[in-house]
Amino acid sequence: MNTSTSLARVIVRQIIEAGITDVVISPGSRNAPLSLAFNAAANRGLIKIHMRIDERTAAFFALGLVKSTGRPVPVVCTSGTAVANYHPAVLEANHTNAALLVLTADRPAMLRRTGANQTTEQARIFGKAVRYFADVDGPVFPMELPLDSLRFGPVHLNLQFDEPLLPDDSTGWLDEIKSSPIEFKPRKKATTLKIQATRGVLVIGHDRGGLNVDEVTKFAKKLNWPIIAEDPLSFPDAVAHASILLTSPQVRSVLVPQAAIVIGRTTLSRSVNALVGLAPVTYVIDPRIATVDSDRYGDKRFTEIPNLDCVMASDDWIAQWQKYSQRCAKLINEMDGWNEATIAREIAAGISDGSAIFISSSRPIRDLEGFATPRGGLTTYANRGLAGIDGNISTALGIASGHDQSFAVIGDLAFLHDITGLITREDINCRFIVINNDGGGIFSTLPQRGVEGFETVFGTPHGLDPAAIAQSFGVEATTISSISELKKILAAPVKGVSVVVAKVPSREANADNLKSIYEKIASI
Ligand SMILES: Cc1ncc(C[n+]2csc(CCOP(=O)(O)OP(=O)(O)O)c2C)c(N)n1
Ligand SMILES: [Mg+2]
Repeated sequence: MNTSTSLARVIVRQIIEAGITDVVISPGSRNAPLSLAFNAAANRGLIKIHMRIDERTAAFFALGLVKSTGRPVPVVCTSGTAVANYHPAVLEANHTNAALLVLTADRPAMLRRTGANQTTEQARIFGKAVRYFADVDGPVFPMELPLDSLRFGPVHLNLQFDEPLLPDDSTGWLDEIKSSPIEFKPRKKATTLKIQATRGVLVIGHDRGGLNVDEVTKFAKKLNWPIIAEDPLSFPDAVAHASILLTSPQVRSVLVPQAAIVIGRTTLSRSVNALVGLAPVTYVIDPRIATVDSDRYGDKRFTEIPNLDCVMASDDWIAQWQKYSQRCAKLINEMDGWNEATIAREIAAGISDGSAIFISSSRPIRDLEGFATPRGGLTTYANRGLAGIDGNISTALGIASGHDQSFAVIGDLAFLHDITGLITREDINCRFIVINNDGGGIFSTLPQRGVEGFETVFGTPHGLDPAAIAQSFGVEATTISSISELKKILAAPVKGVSVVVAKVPSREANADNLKSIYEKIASI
């Protein structure tokens, strides 16, 4: 057997034996040994191949699969610029400890710096963003270390393949492969957090630092403090509309906590961070303290959920939060009209139990944080590692691939940014709701609103019709402009990939609307 075929088969074999079920491949010649080995395995039902022609899309799709299946996912590409197209997803995976296994094909090292075609410095190209790297040549490679390192985040193997790149014997190597899924057992015993405070708040960042909803909920119930959740769709007991409520300095001054426990990172609202800033003591729980966020500040820091030794929260304190939250909820439930706030409120209420929902960065995730009535029954996802507006369609489709029915709420720029994600749709059921405000609406809510050149350098209107673009990919697409149409879309079962464009009033009008909501909150 030739050396390249041998190396590829050894790697594919170990991947399957580790219980990995999906691989995302992009076409190319240098990666032929891997692509053909994976294909032979797929023909025997040992792994599922997802082909994507765009490597940026491929890596984000794989990231979505990692998130929804909880298993590592390999991505395979050829040499050269293809490798660099993985970088955005690798960075996102780095900042969320996601198990992305990057397999890049390369030419033999002796061809580097010689002007050989499609040959560049691929070794350590992702720098500190991966937990393990190896520049591999020869016929075999043990995968124990790279597979184990996936528990902490992305891993990169640069695989040097010399010619011949095609196999010269049969697929007998696939006989008797046995899968035994990797089980990552915690290495440390849980520590204990001892707290005396009776007026504390539990603040839960959108991705919970990767901790699962059930364990966070268990912790929250034991603690019994008011919960401020960036993702109210996963925590039905959270304080309704906390991020809106806390925009009022007066409300914040009444609700100053004795202590705050922060799970994950809070990146969405200044109002929530302002409250955390008022707490004299902050405890932080986030596995990323052990990897990317080693300098994270906290009076005490935990990389896993600790055991609790706490006292009962004061009844007064809980009642105070409830009082403000109820007043705020009344105001939000009374909002009417067709705008980004009412759309978010209706989406949160209207998606049926059992669905998954991906939410894009920028306004969509903040509007759902603020205007959703807390509920359960959904599985929510977002790319909060670096909050990019790139790769969002692909991540959503990767997530949807692991669920029966999914929705994705996405801004128009995020949608256009990753439009090649629509090229391959497999048998995935995902309905995209594109909030089309013709540009970056978030910038009108920030201090740069109205500066000279605002529309050119921040607003960036495109004037395009996302529905027509989706249709040109063969995707079913409609445009809606009323709450009643939205309700129908949310109630209809999701079959295949479809796009619904919610055409909303101007970005300026939206910023004014938000301002008027905050003004009303100031006097509750
Ligand atoms: C890859 C990437 N480029 C640029 C940004 C900066 N950015 C943050 S929000 C935003 C505008 C997003 O517009 P859209 O998706 O339409 O959402 P909207 O603000 O209108 O809600 C931009 C460009 C980013 N987060 N990620
Ligand atoms: Mg927009």
